[in-house]
Amino acid sequence: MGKRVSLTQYLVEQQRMHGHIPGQLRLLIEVVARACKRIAISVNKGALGDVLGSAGTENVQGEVQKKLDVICNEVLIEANEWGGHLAAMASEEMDGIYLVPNRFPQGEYLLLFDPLDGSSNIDVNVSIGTIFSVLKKPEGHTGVSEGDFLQPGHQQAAAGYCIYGPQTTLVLTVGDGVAMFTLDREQGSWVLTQDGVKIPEDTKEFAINMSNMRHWAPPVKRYIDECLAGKEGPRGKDFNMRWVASMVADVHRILTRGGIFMYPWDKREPEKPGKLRLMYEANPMGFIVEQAGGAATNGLQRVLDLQPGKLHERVSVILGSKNEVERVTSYHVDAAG
Ligand code: P6P
Repeated sequence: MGKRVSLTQYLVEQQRMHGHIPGQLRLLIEVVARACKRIAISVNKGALGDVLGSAGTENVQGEVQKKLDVICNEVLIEANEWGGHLAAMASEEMDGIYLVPNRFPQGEYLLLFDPLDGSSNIDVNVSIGTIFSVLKKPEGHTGVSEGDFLQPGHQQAAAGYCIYGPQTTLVLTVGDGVAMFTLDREQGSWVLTQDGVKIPEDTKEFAINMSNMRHWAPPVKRYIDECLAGKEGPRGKDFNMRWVASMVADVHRILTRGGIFMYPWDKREPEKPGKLRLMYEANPMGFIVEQAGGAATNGLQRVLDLQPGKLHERVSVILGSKNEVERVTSYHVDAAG
């Protein structure tokens, strides 16, 4: 392996070459990365660390919180609140926004996160992850409100996730491509292991929860039926299927070898546009996927163009290999007439 490049060196060189990373943003990313190392320690303890099982509470989504959900949320809040780079934070695990306490300096960024995505996999030792999104606080007024967070995803200053799997890997974009850093546990440092990540434009692998098939809208059913028809069908090739039920793991596979991930609207809860959350799941993952040459839509529109109305807004998500996402989106557009 050639000369090791650390996360800090990568960020400094990105700033020197492209000017994408002002000092406060660099500090923010390094603090989040350090928090993810701390989370990895808790996640990796498992049954040895009294971190498994339910916390006995519910989050704003009405979902039972796992102990690790609460722990990881606290780690991210405590790591980020004092540094002077943030004005406020928002999390899947908190109803409202979290204002940086007055005893700390206020910064110009807003941080949103799903502290531990894929919670259903915690107790069965399957990969889970932390997803984060960074926005700039709108200028021109003092204080911070929930409305300041409601920006379309194309305004993100940075986005990333950390996957806690066989390796602990941090994936990051600041709008100039996607880089991957693997945690060197012996030194406790993030090491650049891939830069300029590219998603193949075509794929033979789809990711969707097939048990929901009877509830899907026709365009989704049409697309999956064509994949299942294989060589003899209209696609003329066989497809493979994967579903980890951990968005971070499915997206990481797609960044690594291509594929399409779908969590579409379905008629189980027709009033909801989808299961996944726009601000701290679909937007950061959509930014990363687009920066790697992929695409992300809600079936009809680019995810990053959606104007959020609420902090915990849900959205239908179709993302991954560009040509497949465009095909599924065209089926939705045709069906919409
Ligand atoms: P289902 C995890 O709970 C999550 O939010 C995503 O990470 C994942 O893709 C999806 O839900 C899995 O949902 O309905 O298949 O359990």
